[in-house]
Amino acid sequence: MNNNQSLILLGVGGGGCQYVANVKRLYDGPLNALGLDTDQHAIGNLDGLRATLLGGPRLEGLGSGGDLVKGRMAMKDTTEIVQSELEGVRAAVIVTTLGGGTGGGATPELLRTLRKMEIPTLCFALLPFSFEPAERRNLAERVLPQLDENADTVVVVDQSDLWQRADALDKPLPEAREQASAYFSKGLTLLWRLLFYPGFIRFDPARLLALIASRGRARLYLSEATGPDRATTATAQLINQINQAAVSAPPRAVILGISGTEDLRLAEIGTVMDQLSTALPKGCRLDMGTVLTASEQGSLNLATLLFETWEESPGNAAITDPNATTSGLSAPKKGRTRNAARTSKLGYSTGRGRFRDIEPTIFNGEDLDIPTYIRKYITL
Ligand SMILES: Nc1nc2c(ncn2[C@@H]2O[C@H](COP(=O)(O)OP(=O)(O)OP(=O)(O)O)[C@@H](O)[C@H]2O)c(=O)[nH]1
Ligand SMILES: [Mg+2]
Repeated sequence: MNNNQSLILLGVGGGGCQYVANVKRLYDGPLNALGLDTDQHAIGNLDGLRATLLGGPRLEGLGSGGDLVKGRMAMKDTTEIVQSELEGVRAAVIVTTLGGGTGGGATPELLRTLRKMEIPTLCFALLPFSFEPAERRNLAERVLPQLDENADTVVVVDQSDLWQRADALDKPLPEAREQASAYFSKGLTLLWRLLFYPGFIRFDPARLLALIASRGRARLYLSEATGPDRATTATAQLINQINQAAVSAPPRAVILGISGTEDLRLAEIGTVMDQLSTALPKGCRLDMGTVLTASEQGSLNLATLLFETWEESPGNAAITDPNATTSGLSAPKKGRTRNAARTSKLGYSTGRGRFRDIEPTIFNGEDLDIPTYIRKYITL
C-alpha cells in the first residue's frame, strides 16, 4: 500500500464532486480521491476524478432530485462497492455540498459506514450560497446535526464566505469558480502536503489522526502574502479572520501549515509562530509543519485548522500509535480494531518524531541545532 493512498479525499453530490475534482487537478502530486454521486451525467463531467455512481438501479443515474431519503437509500444500496474502495484507508477527508439530496442524504450514511470501518473522518460541509433559495439552506441546516453525530470532525464552510475570501464574488463565473476552488484546494491539500511532502519541519501524522478523532467542530482559515514582510502580513490576515469569525467555542488546538518556496526563511517561520501563538487563547495547543513547493514563487501561504473540542490528556501525550510508521498513515495492522486505537492509542508521538526529517544545521562542522524560538513550540 502506497502511503499516499492511506488518506482518501471523498467528494459527495454534484458540488462536492466538483470541488474534489478541482482539488485533484490543482494538486501537484498523487492524491487518492473518489467522487460519489447519484447523477451519471454530472459524473461524466468530472475532469480527471474517479467516481462511483450511487443507487444505480434505484435512481437510474438521474440524481435524487433534492430528496434526502433517496440520497441516503442510494448510499445504502452502494455501501459494499464504496467499502471495497476504502480497503486499507487510514483516514478520510470528505467534501460535501449541502442543499441537495445526494450531498445531504448520502453523506451521513457514508460517515456511518466509515465509522463502522473505524476510519477517522474529517468532513468539510459546504453550505449553499446566500442567494440560493431558502429551502436549500434549510435543508442544509437540517443535515448538519447528522454530520456532527456521525463524523469525527466537521468543518462547516459557508460558500458565500469562501468565494468572498477568495476574492471571487465579482469575477465572471468560470474564473470565479476556478479561483474559489483554488483557494479551498490550498487549505484542503495542506494535510496531504504536510504529511507527504514536508519541507524542513514535518507534521506528526499520529497527531493529525488524534486531532481528527477528537469529535467536534473545526474551522479552516487561509492567508497568503508576498514581499519582504510577507510573514507578518500573512499572519495578521490569518489572525484577523480568526478574530472576526462568529464562533461557538474558542480553539483548543490548531494545526498550522506554512508553505513557501525555496526562499522560505527560518526567521519567517519564527515570526509566524510567535505572532500566532500570542494571538491564540491561553492553553490552546499549536502544532505546525512546513511545506516547500515549486510553484508560487515569492509567496508565503498559511493554512490553519482550528479544533474546538480537543482535550489534552496525559494519555494522549504519553502514548504513541503503534500503527504509525515513519509516514504514520500506513494501513492498520490486522487483528486489532481501530476503535481501540482511537480511544486509547491515538495519541501523538512524544519522541523526536517531528525532528526526524529536519536536516541538521551544520556550521564549521558543528550542529547548531534548532533555534529555540522554533523549538519552544515543539514537544520533545
Ligand atoms: N461551487 C459549486 N457549488 C455547487 C456546484 N453544484 C452545486 N453546488 C452547491 O451544492 C449545493 C447542492 O447541490 P448539488 O451538489 O448539485 O446537489 P446534490 O448533492 O448533487 O443532490 P441532488 O442533485 O439533489 O441529488 C447547491 O445548493 C450549491 O450550493 C458547483 O458546481 N460548484
Ligand atoms: Mg446532483
